[in-house]
Amino acid sequence: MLTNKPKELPESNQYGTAKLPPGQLYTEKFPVMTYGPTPIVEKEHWGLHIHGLVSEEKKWNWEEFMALPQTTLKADFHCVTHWSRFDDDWTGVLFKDFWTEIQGLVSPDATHVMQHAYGGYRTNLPLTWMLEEDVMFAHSLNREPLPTEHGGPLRIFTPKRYGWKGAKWIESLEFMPKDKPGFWEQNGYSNSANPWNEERYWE
Ligand SMILES: Nc1nc2c(c(=O)[nH]1)N[C@H]1C(S)=C(S)[C@@H](COP(=O)(O)O)O[C@H]1N2
Ligand SMILES: [Mo]
Repeated sequence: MLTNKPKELPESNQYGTAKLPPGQLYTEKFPVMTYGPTPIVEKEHWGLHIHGLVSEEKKWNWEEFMALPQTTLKADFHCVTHWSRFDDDWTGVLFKDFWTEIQGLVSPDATHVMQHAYGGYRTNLPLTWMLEEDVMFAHSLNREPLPTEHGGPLRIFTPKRYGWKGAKWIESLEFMPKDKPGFWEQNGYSNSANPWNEERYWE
């Protein structure tokens, strides 16, 4: 059910911007927004790798990835289809902490990152936006393993962008010398996806 913001919610979020961005409605549900079939990836067969402008195409298995520094973040989720969900606890590895691990392998010429998902979905962001303090590889939602339909075992979550900027079932990150549109970006959605400016469509 979509409603206007309940009265008990604060006016602003932890970033000082509106708790409910313009044009959004509040929901306690968590709708599933997937284009195409849901890939099932067992943790034993799961791996994340880096490619593109890297000196080594390094790969992490589940155990190795879970040994990276873990963070829990309280965050809101905004979908371009006008629903927002508030105050979930997301747990996983911040991209900026992953970057500490890989920085030495990535060429200084890399300016953009393509997230590639199992199943073929892709979305692009500038490296500097990936490095924002809250961009995360998430494996748990409210202390429970992330449900498969929401991207388990691991997804990317970008709280300050509309939902499509985070790939569910993340499989690899490609470091690129210039920008390149991902799946929804190619299909008319905004390249920047800032919910507070209602950057919904590619102008
Ligand atoms: N792999 C993959 N990731 C994806 C998508 C998708 O179709 N496939 N949809 C995106 C869109 S449009 C949104 S709004 C969010 C939705 O996440 P949810 O299904 O957990 O609500 O995932 C994003 N990541
Ligand atoms: Mo979406």
